[in-house]
Parts: sequence; C-alpha cells; structure tokens
Amino acid sequence: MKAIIGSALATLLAVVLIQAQLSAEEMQSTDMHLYSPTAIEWKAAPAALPPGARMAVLEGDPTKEGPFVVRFQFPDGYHVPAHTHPKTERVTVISGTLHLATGEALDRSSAKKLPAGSFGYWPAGMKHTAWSEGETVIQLHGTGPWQINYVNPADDPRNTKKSP
Ligand SMILES: [Cu+2]
Repeated sequence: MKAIIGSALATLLAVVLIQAQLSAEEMQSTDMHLYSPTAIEWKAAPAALPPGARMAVLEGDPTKEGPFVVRFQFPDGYHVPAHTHPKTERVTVISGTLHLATGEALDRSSAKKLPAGSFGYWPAGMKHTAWSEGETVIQLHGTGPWQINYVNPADDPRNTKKSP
C-alpha cells in the first residue's frame, strides 16, 4: 500500500515538474527578430491612450500573458493623464524627453525629467502622469497583459463617445 502511494506521489511530482518546465519554456522565444530603426512598423496606439500616439510591437503581445516589448511615439506636448497599471511599469526613453509626475498630488511642477537614455520602473498601482517634450519615443517592457487605468474615468479615451 505504501509503495502504491509512493509511486502515485512520484508520478504526481513528475507531472507537476513537467508542467512547470513547459510554462517556463512558453516564456522563451523560438524565433529571432532584429529591428533596425527604419524597419520598425508603427501603427496607431491602442484606444486606451489619448489620440496622436503611435505604437510598435517589438516582441510578444502586450494584450496577452507573457513578456512583451513595445515602443510608443508621442508628438511634442502629448500628455497621458493620471493613471495606474496593474503591473510594474518599465520605461526606457529612446529619444526626446519624457516628464513624469508621481505621488498623490501629481504635481507637474516637481515632475522628473527623463531625457533620451533614461530608464525607470515603478510599482503596480502607483499614480503617475507623463508628457513629452519634443517628439518622444519610449520603450515599455514587462509581462503582459499591459493595461492602463485612469484615475479620473473622464480622462479615459475609451469612455469618449464617438458621435454616430
Ligand atoms: Cu504609465
């Protein structure tokens, strides 16, 4: 009886280990992509962002589970109103300048200035607002799905009713 339970446990453990290995492998790339700056395909950014931004998906799918890398291109003076994310945000400034205001007050006068070459990350749920100075490209990487929740629902472009 003990032997049966022992081998059942061993089988269960083996199944668990194989599943853990499979899900780790799903996180790994099976293909290769090299992007020169001119080969990056820009599209309109998702409706969750104010109009005017463009987005390029470089790796993965930010709408799905798993790792992703995307870039956003903002025109000069583009502003993303106060918002949070359900996961850690990781931002690299590729070109231009990003200004970031954080904290409860979101005081724009004490915002951090992030010139090209900057990197920053901040935790899930942290309120922040950001705007560009000059045309600005930022790169986000993280673990999807990527989501944005506006502090004030009226700021959410998805809530703007398009006239019929
Ligand atoms: Cu953000």
